[in-house]
Amino acid sequence: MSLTNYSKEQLLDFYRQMVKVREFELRAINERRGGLIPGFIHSCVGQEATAVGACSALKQDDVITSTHRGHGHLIAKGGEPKFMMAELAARSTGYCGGKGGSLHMTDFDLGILGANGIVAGGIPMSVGAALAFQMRREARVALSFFGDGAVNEGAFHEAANLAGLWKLPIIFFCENNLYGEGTPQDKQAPIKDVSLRAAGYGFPGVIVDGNDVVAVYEATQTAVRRARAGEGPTFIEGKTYRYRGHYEGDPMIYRPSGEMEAWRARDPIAGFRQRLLAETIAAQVEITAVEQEIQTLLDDAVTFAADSPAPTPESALVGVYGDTHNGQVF
Ligand SMILES: Cc1ncc(C[n+]2csc(CCOP(=O)(O)OP(=O)(O)O)c2C)c(N)n1
Ligand SMILES: [Mg+2]
Repeated sequence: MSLTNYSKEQLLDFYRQMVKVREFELRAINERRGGLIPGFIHSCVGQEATAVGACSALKQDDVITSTHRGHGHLIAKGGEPKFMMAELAARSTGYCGGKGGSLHMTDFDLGILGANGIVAGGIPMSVGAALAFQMRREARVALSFFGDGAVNEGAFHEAANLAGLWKLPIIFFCENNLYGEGTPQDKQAPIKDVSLRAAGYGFPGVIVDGNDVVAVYEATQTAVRRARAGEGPTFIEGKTYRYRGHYEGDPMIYRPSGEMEAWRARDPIAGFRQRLLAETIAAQVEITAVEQEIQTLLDDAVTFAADSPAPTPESALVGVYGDTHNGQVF
């Protein structure tokens, strides 16, 4: 995808966001090993371009729903690494007061309606948000991230049907990383290009190189324009790959040999950095400055998390349904 239509500032921002996502994940993995972070982590290392490309095409008051592999989506929509790190570390300063962990991080002010431990669980939620926007005649859109495994869930089909019927302002964004846990795609679905399913619900399905941040951005921009114009949903299938296990600790015995190496050769960050340099859009010193800026941000995030207190026992009753917490209604 050509970079000529973009300002240097925007291209460096794509790079910054992708590095932030990857380095956040690597820090979190490291801090889990070191004992700061209890519980599971499903990292999105390798999938940075889908999160960043898609969220960069949204406005702050547009909303997203995320998944169990959601850290990248949150960061790309503006989530603060320090509140995320504190949540992972089960500290009271985290996004859910330290009681939700990786699978429940939410920031309504940023349009982040939540990560979700239920596969396909976020899809009907975003369709509901899109219905609200349509009923209120607001020019806002909802974007739901989900995996290739989620398109085999009833929740996806029911939500897609209504969204197509009512021409709701929603983008179904599938990060097709070829696996649902350890099950390869050809053992879980009879089709390879899952975006074909959009045709059954009367809206377009497009395939995009999920490792090309600019291609993802452009596909999402087109879908956003369509949604804001009242023309209804789009299904975007970003073909991508996760480098780590399904969860940290997964032995990954299901990968055929050579597959990882082939995808690593198309790394979304290294490839983009190479283009910025080769097309003389940015100098090495500017790239290094961005990387250092992110390291400092993450140093601060880890310190913030480590220095924060655990939630108090009394806080177990705060932030539950019908109550408020940090000004957010749950
Ligand atoms: C309804 C439901 N079924 C099963 C699970 C267990 N589970 C968690 S992640 C996952 C795989 C999801 O695969 P995919 O949608 O492709 O996302 P990916 O992990 O590849 O990002 C499964 C089966 C769950 N959390 N929720
Ligand atoms: Mg998958």
